[in-house]
Amino acid sequence: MAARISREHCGAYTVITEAGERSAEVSGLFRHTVQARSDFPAVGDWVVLKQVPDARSTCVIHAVLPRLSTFIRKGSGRTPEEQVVAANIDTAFLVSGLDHNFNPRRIERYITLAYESGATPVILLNKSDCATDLDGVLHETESIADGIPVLLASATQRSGLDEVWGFLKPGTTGVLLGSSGVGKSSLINALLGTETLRTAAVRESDSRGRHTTSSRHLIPLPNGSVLIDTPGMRELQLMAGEATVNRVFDEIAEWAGSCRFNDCAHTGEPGCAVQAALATGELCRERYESYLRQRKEIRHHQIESDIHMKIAEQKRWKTIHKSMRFHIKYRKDP
Ligand SMILES: Nc1nc2c(ncn2[C@@H]2O[C@H](COP(=O)(O)OP(=O)(O)OP(=O)(O)O)[C@@H](O)[C@H]2O)c(=O)[nH]1
Ligand SMILES: [Mg+2]
Ligand SMILES: [Zn+2]
Repeated sequence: MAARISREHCGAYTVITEAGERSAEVSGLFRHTVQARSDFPAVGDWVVLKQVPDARSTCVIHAVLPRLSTFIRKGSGRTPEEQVVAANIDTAFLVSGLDHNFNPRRIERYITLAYESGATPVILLNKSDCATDLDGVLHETESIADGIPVLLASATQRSGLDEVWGFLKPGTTGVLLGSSGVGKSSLINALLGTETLRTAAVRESDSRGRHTTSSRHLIPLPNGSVLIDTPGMRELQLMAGEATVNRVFDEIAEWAGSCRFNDCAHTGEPGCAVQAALATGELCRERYESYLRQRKEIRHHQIESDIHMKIAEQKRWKTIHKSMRFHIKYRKDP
């Protein structure tokens, strides 16, 4: 039967089936045939599993259906292995809090991730009750939003929720992304009208959250849509292509098209149109630096993953050669 992954914890899954929630794990064959960590089921995935006689036993997952969109980030630790944050997402709500959390540069990073995923981004500014200059932040956000809708809400005051519902049509899937403490779980509680999810107060001094939500969780909403709550990401490393970064900073990419040199790095070359825009004030320095940083970062990851691929390839050949030598030896000398 078909089911959807609602939770994942160290290889143990909770799935939603037509008959209700079940626990599940992947089959032995599945475990041995998948290539990468990102091939394993992730929250939001549709899977095929074998029905079990009673609700208490664990179902076995045999296949993951092709993903329509994938939210990927670089795994934590040293290996650049991809981690699937959520799959089959229609709308990605990029949540910021309008307390001390607001940071346009971070929003730009989330936009890059969202564009890369294939989901439609919506910027959601929560804690509107805390903002001192609402028009100012709205204006600043819209200036970097590239036409992405910007919503204002307050989970605690339950305001702005109708606009959020507008992006949660029945049958669609949304995900809430943003740093810890911005109010992701509070927003879901507000939409549900219950205190289902645990929330916790942020640190007074800098509005940092306490990483209250510890795992991703898919929650069915009463109107027939589903929303995925995620833990606040500690580090947001970009896994994206250059084309995506150029899309996020499209006005810069356009200027770059008229630089004198094709391979202009926009850091002081003669005839650089990006530097010219910086000089006239058409391009603000923070955004320019954010652009350079993102480009540098994705290039770094590309090089890193190329190296890892090379090492994996070398290892593979080493094993092949070893087994060939073994084979030859025993054929000659049975
Ligand atoms: N003033 C105000 N506080 C809010 C609002 N929304 C959430 N909060 C508070 O912000 C704190 C953090 O909220 P959470 O919902 O736990 O934040 P989160 O994004 O889920 O955080 P993690 O689970 O750690 O990633 C809680 O104390 C909430 O009550 C809001 O609209 N206005
Ligand atoms: Mg939370
Ligand atoms: Zn240039």
